Order: sequence, then structure tokens, then C-alpha cells
Amino acid sequence: MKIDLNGILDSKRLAISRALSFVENTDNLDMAITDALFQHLGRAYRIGVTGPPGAGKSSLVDRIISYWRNQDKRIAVISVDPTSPFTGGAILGDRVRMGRHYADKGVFIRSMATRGNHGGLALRAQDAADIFDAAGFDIIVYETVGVGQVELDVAKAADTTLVVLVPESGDDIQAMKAGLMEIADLFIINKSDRQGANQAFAQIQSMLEMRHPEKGLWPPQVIKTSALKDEGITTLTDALVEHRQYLNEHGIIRQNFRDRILFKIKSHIEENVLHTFWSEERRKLLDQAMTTDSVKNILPGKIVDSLLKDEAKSPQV
Ligand SMILES: Nc1nc2c(ncn2[C@@H]2O[C@H](COP(=O)(O)OP(=O)(O)O)[C@@H](O)[C@H]2O)c(=O)[nH]1
Ligand SMILES: [Mg+2]
Repeated sequence: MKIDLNGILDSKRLAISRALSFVENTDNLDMAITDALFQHLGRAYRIGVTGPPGAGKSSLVDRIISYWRNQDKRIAVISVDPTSPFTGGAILGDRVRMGRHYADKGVFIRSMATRGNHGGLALRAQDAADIFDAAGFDIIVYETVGVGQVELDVAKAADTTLVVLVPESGDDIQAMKAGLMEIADLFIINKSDRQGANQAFAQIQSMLEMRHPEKGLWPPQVIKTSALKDEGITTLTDALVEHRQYLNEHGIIRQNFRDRILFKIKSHIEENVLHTFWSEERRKLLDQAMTTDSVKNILPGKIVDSLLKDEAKSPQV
């Protein structure tokens, strides 16, 4: 597809929308978008917001949008929800949650859904962010659900990662272990208008204290908020500003830029190789070898060998 580069650089909504749709829907993602936008990338501050469904991520993002809109910053939100079908409730819910910002020209909210089992969601989310970056948005927020691999990938594509929990998340916190711990720059205990916020706060604090981060590294912060009552939001936005400053001072913003490009290159190679690999012929071969009747008759390793051969042939017993 030919993207309307000038339209994107001029931040024309139609040009942005079209490029986003392309990124979301194409079967053959390539580096064309990246290359076209490349000279215009690297300005935006990218924030990842992750956590369980219903924790109040969208409600918090709504508050964060208001904060930056008051400073005349332009902000884009990319909602990535692998659990929700294309016309899912989450997206409609976000329209309600962030509804007052939809008409604002300085705000662009976009939901990205997975189509079936389609890979490369993190890649697509990153391409989408690049489009917003080139279009001159100052801040880009990724909202993602849960803690699966996609979310971890998306978080890696962010400069700052918020993990949003609620006072009742006790079990989640226990189960969180390495994954989330590693990616969180800020832990948010949202819905702190409810019981148990202080306990959850203490629980996370003590987990963090056990970790002994290296000297000079950013020590993750824990912040209590209520998106509902508009409480703790300034503490949260102050922490974001502080973290961004930390990233700048330590040259991490630039490192992140490099990491994102590296991730793209690798992901494209993987998508491409897989796409090429799974020819009609190989799919058929696998189907035939794996019927309920035949599965007991052929060694699985032989099937793999046959598939990996240049010219796939039916595996022999
Ligand atoms: N009590 C309370 N409810 C909240 C708070 N923030 C969000 N909610 C509610 O929690 C529900 C889920 O919020 P949402 O922002 O859609 O969560 P998400 O799935 O994480 O994006 C909605 O009904 C919100 O109104 C809060 O701070 N306190
Ligand atoms: Mg949401």
C-alpha cells in the first residue's frame, strides 16, 4: 500500500486512520511503513499500561489524557486487547470511559484487535505507535490486558510501563513473579477508594524491597489512585514525568529506540519466514500425518523432518 506520508506528517486524521487500518489488517506486514516514517520517529514518549481486565486502565488513561491536554500535549491511545473480538465490549466500554476525549482533535484513540490467531500483534501495535509518532503526537499510550507474551512484548515497546492492580489483587500480586515485576516502572493500585488498598500497597512494597535493584537503576514506585474519584492522579503524572527524566538522563530513551527497531527487524523476519514456510503443501502434509487415525503410526520427529525438508514429502512410517 502507498501510505499518505505527507498526510500523516500533517497529522490528517484520515491519513492516520488509513495507515492504522492497513497495519491492522494486512496479511503481509513489511518494513515499508517503518522505512517511510523512519526519519520522523523518536520524538514521542511511549507509555504502556497493563493489568487485569476491569482494573481501571482505561479510566486512568482518561485521567492522564486530561492532564496532558491541559498542557496542550497531543496524545494517542492504542488499546490492544487480545481477548476481545473485533467488536467486543471492551472497545465500546472505552468509548464510554474515554468518551469525552473522542471529539478532541489533540487526542486519537484507537483499538486494535487480534484477528483470529494472527501473530505479530505487538509488531502491529508498534507500527501504529510509529504512525502517531511521525504524526507529531507527544505521548502515545498502549493499553493492554493481562500479562501474556503479547503484553510483555508491547510493554517492551514502551518507555515507561504502568502495571495497574486493584486492592483485591492480593493473589495476583503473589502470582506475579518475575514477568510483571521486571517490566513495571510504576505499580498503580487503582480503586483505592475501596478497602484493602494499604495492604496491597505494603505487599508490593515488600516484594520490591526484596529485589535489591542495582545502584543507579530506577526503583519502581507504588502509587495509590482512584480514577473514579480523581485521586492520586497528580502523584501518578508526577512519577511519569520523573521517570521520563530518568530515562533521558541515562540515555535509555535512545537505547529503547534501538531496541524497538531491533525487535521489528527480528519480528519481521520471523513473520516472514513462518509465512513462507507454511505453504499449502506443508499444511496439507501436516493435516494428513495428523489425522486421528494416522497419529499413532508416524513418529512425530519424522513429521518434523519431512516438513523441514526443502521439498516436503509425506513422512514414511
Ligand atoms: N470504585 C472504583 N471503580 C473504578 C475506578 N476506576 C475504574 N473503575 C470502574 O471499574 C470498571 C472498569 O474500568 P475500566 O477503566 O474499563 O477498566 P479496564 O478494563 O482496566 O480498562 C468501570 O466500571 C469503572 O467505572 C476506581 O478508581 N474506583
Ligand atoms: Mg480498558
